[in-house]
Amino acid sequence: MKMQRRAAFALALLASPFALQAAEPVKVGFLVKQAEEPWFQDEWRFAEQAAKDKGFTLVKIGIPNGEKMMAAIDNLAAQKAVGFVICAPDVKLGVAVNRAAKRHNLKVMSVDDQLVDGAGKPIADIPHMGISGYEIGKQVGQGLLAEMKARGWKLDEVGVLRVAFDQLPTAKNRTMGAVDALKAAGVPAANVVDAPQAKTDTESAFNAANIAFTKNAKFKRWVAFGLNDEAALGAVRAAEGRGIKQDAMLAIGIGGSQTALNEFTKPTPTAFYGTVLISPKRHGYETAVAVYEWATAGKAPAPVTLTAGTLMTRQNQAELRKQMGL
Ligand code: FCA
Repeated sequence: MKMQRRAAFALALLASPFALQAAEPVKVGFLVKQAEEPWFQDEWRFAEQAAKDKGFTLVKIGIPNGEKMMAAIDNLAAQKAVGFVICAPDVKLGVAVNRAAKRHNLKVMSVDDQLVDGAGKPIADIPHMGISGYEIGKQVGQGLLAEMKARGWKLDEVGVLRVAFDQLPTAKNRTMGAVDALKAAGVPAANVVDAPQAKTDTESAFNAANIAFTKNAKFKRWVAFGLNDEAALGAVRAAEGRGIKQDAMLAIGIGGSQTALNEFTKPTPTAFYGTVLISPKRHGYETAVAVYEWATAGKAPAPVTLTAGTLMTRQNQAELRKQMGL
């Protein structure tokens, strides 16, 4: 009798609309501009971890352009997602993102690239987690200076290649941080060569660096950097193609994902000397949780969170990545 009553109760629960509602998982979107880039793959991986830990479903969508981005937001709304994390293909799409999110009643938070309005000002009501670009850029510059000193290079003889993507504020901050650190130590401003890249991938950096090297053949030694590991690597590959090898070239990236690790595990060191390791774990995990908790528990994320980095080379890579839980 007791058993029968219990079974009947369970059946009634299953049939009730509440039981059905509770069974439907909460969905959170995670939209990234360059899904093929190892950094974003890592971010997604840690966001997946967050979804598993907290019990929500992560919807990952690559958004290489504005059209795909708008379609992805509509798609999330159709799937009844509660919100999304976004690294947009162009930060100037900020107003459009904000409008679409509000129209669909979706919570939105940006990661890596802070969204701006028509006047280029950060959109205050979209919470953001990014890296402290200028500081991390300074670390790049200081890392280059230390290695130049170790090699006995004269600061005024070295060409400084800044692979630039100045339309993205965090990219400009990062590379200008490096330039300022180098200048503060005595590198002449005239030695800084800008190589503007069309996109933030290795191929675009390679093309930009090639042009810059051709125009500035007077420098026999170079240091190079850009907004990420792909930018630094493009410069290294372009230099190699012109016979400027590891003994005359030094590059430090930003990131520390697979792009950098591939270089570090090559048997012979390349000119890709190091990277400033940043945390895809924090960026992926914490933003996904923040949007989930904002939508389900009304807990709004901090308006802006900026994360730090640490210089990583062949020597300390294993230890450092372990320390950061990577
Ligand atoms: C930007 C860059 C990425 C990565 C991220 C933290 O989005 O394009 O490569 O560096 O910031």
